[in-house]
Amino acid sequence: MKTKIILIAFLSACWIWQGTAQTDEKERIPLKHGAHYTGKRTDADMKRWREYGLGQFIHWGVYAIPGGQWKGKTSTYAAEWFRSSGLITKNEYDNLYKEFNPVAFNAEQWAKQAKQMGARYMIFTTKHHDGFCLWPSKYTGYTIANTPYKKDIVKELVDAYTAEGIDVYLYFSIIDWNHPGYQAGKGITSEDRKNWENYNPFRNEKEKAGYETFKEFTRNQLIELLTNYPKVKGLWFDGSWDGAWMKEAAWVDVLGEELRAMHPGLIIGSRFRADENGNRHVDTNGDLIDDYDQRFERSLPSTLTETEGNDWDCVMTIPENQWGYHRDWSLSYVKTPYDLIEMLVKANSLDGNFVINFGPDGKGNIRKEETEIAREIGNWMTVNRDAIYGAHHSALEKQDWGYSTQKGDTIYLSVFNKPMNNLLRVKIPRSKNKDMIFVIEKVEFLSTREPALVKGDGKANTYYRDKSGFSYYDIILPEKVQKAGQPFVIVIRLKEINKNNQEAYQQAIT
Ligand code: FHN
Repeated sequence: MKTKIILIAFLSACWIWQGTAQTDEKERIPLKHGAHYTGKRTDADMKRWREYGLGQFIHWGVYAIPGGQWKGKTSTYAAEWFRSSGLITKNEYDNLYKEFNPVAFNAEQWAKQAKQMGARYMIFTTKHHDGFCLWPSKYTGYTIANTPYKKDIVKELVDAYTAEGIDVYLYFSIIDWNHPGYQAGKGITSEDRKNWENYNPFRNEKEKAGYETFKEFTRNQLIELLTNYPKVKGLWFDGSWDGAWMKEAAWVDVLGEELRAMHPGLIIGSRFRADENGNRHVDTNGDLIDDYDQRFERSLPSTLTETEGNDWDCVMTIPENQWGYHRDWSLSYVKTPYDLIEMLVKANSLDGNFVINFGPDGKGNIRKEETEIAREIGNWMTVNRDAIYGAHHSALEKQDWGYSTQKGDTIYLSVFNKPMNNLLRVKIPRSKNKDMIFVIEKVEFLSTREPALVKGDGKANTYYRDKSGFSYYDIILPEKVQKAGQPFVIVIRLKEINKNNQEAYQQAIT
């Protein structure tokens, strides 16, 4: 009887194992246009991207003229979608560019403000869904060249930001409401599709020169951007959820390769293309498409597991869902510098970059609330930047007081919730080696570089170990580190010591 039970158990185990192996094999579907590599890119450009920590996004276009309001009415829509708000006719909107004259625009000033805020990269909307181009594209008349302003805004910004040492990425919307060949929507008819492929709105060959199908138009514009602005580091795509675009996996994939070939090191996120089955961001096998994950828009992952080990960025609005300039900021909660700093640290503690969006007005002014936010974040970054730049997830588990980041063997504890007893209890990880333990070797405040004291100040009870072998330190928080409600950073360094070495042990715990 016993032998029979053992035999049945053995056969069941084999069956389960075989089943799993078969499923694994079945799950990998051969793809032509899925991810072309797995794991992170390790070249210098991508390493630099990974160290940015903080970025700035700028949404700017003709939608900044109405700023969410038209003929006395206010739209609660995202301001950059104003053309679809129902408050303005398409014709009215498509003629706004004739008034676009941002006399207050000063690219150097914007770049200096971004620099002071601590941004290391900037993403600029060269063309949003409305199709208006902030560079003088030769493939359409709907550009800055035909506004009273005339000058090439993309060039001004690329030059000014690059001069400040801030890398520039060009936002480009695949959706283009202005181009007659563009067909919106997912369920396009075969007639729509024919237009998308073959649309020719031009009266003669001369007019048609340079204009091909919408696909060719898009390709031409992208090549034009990389040709005109060779200093940029990458392209940031949007609107690629468009049904027609998603059906073009092979064509878009070839285009991506072409763009990469003409601009070595080019960085493209996961919003550019779908695989042949229409899967975006991650392909049918679950592998990330292209260089970093762009799924985190206005939301941060909660855990490292959620990021699936990918590079990622999170783009964040200051009001709830307004990217372009909206005159009325009373429509939703407006984040504070404190909120944004907390998100910035959280993003970096989970290995991502955090990008804060700005929406300048129709004259080229950055609104005063945004200026104030940039200044406050910049002031915090001036003191605490080491906890952000090049710092990623730490060996510590998430703790109630805030977030921790790590660079080499240095760990930064960013404290957002100061305990009322002014004792910051820090839980230290266990060593993998049973004879070893981690102890804190150095503790100091980042703002002052003054050593922090642990409870007992050199006497006993500074250090605890629980039954599971975790160690805890209580760091004493003097009032002065908590300046006017600002989050502060404590730097610690961990050291592994042999717990049987009594001398080292005593030294470490007192
Ligand atoms: O529709 C756009 C929106 O206006 C804005 O540009 C954001 C930025 O990531 N992207 C789209 C929504 O995902």
